[in-house]
Amino acid sequence: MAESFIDTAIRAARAAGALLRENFGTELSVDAMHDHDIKLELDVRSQELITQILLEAHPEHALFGEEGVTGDQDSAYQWIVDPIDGTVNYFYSIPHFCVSIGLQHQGQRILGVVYDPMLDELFQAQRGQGALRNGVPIHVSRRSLGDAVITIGFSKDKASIDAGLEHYRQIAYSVRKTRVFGSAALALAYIASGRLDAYIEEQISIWDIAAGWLLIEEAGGMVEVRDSPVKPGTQAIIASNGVVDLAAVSRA
Ligand code: LIP
Repeated sequence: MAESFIDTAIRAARAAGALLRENFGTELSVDAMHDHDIKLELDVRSQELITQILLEAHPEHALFGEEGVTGDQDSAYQWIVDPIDGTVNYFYSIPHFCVSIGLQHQGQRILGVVYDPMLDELFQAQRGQGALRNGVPIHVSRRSLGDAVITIGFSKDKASIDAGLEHYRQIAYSVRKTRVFGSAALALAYIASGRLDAYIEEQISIWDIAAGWLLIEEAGGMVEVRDSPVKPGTQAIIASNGVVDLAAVSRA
């Protein structure tokens, strides 16, 4: 009997997480160093490992990741993979990064797994079956704006940084605290588990958010994704516990 999609995704996330843990803090090979971003050779190795596990178990599937596209692109099933979300954190030995694996069927999100190998926290969701952290059900918080801890992403270009700064200026006085963590996928997982209450970023890629998007939906929160106003071909995201209305505040 074929392995279930969720079991394959968890196996792949844990295997890639072990690779990242083993190499954490070591000398890393840099593929590209940008003003506000870094690409590592380990990003590629992690995605190769994830791809091998997913497509060996499900050879008829497609895979779309930060490091490339593999498999049958006509398949109804498409894996969306970020092999290291929080690559800059990883390079600076900041232990806040994860592996993010989502699965779509005919364009609908049906599965999401986000794995933090440093805390050994595995967040998972399947459509209609709720969200879990290490096997225990999770739910978004019920905090309102004034009690909220929110996170803002600034991405990697001047336009996205300017947009993030404007959001910070508009929001910071209205919430308990504003944080910048550097991993979109963990920000979404933290909202799903009630640690954070909202997240906004004006330039993000689908591989950063595909898995965490479903986590929040299955944990009772809300996610709005639209085309990025600052960089064509990327997305803008507002995610929340469904109580905090960041869009209203940042329109103020
Ligand atoms: C990162 C995102 C983060 C964003 C960074 C970068 P990566 O993903 O998780 O939210 O602000 O610019 O895109 O590149 O580490 O996979």
